[in-house]
Amino acid sequence: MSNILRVAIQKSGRLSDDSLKLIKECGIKFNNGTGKLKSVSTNFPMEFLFLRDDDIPGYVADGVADIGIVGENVLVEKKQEVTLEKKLGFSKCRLSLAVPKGEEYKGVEYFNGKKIATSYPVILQKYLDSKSVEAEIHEISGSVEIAPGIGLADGICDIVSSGSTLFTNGLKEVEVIFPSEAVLIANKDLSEEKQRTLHKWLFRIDSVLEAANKKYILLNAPNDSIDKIISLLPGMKSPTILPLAEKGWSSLHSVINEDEFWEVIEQLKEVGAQGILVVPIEKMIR
Ligand code: PRT
Ligand code: ZN
Repeated sequence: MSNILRVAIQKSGRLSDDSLKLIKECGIKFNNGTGKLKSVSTNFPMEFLFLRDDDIPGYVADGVADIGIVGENVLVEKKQEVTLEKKLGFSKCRLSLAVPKGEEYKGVEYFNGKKIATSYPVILQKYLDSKSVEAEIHEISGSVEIAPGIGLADGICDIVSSGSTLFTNGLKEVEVIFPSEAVLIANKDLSEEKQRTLHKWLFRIDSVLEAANKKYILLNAPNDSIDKIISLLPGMKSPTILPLAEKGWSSLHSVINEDEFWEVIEQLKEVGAQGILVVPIEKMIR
């Protein structure tokens, strides 16, 4: 048996670009010729299979691939026995119920006795059961959003991202039933050798994901406001402080959360920080 870890990724679609980007950011090189079905890494014991996303959970469960990247919505819908190793933070979306705009909607009981079109019958049925709602599920494989308009169903259950598809089809989102993002899944019986390779990759993924949400910040400040600034910028351990040529001033280096950035900047200016530089971090190892 080969010790090369086989990774299933989507051939072309909403997961492909970000899956390839993550692999690249982890320093794993391979030749991604268009139209290829398979590719071997030149610097990591890994090879890639390019597949339709719907087939990925099954192939990983059967051991055709060792691991794979797929939307959590597809993973749960396919009911395959695999391990969810990591949520990857991209291709975020939600599976939602929607009804025609003009309908009066007061709660999920609305769907009692109604017909719902969806490509996700498993997740939808589980949700309806949990709410004790009895509805008829009409499974269709695509263009779910047109079903109410052509009289095929009363409502739909479909993936929503910006909401513009619902809007242009005269529908409104009434319940979010399953938030989803890309996940890394693995076969349940990986050899020890393959598990070691997987863990090496997971370590790299962690440093990439950690860095994505952080920024490196550099600023100049009068020495007497340094304590205040440190309390605003706890950083990884504590900020680096270097004296400036100008007497009474220092340069501070630290790390901040992307989400807290604007709020912190305001406060830093208030306590006298100047020349604030914020730069992206490529990798971060704690
Ligand atoms: O060909 P293959 O079978 O491999 O791909 P696919 O066409 O089945 O899947 P693809 O590439 O469309 O989506 C892959 C995964 O991306 C999905 O399983 C989700 O986990 C995730 N994802 C993220 C989305 C969306 N965002 C999304 N917006 N999947 C689908 N959509 C569709 C949705 O079905 C609806 O038609 O986009 C429309 C809604 O988008 P908004 O922005 O108008 O709300
Ligand atoms: Zn698909």
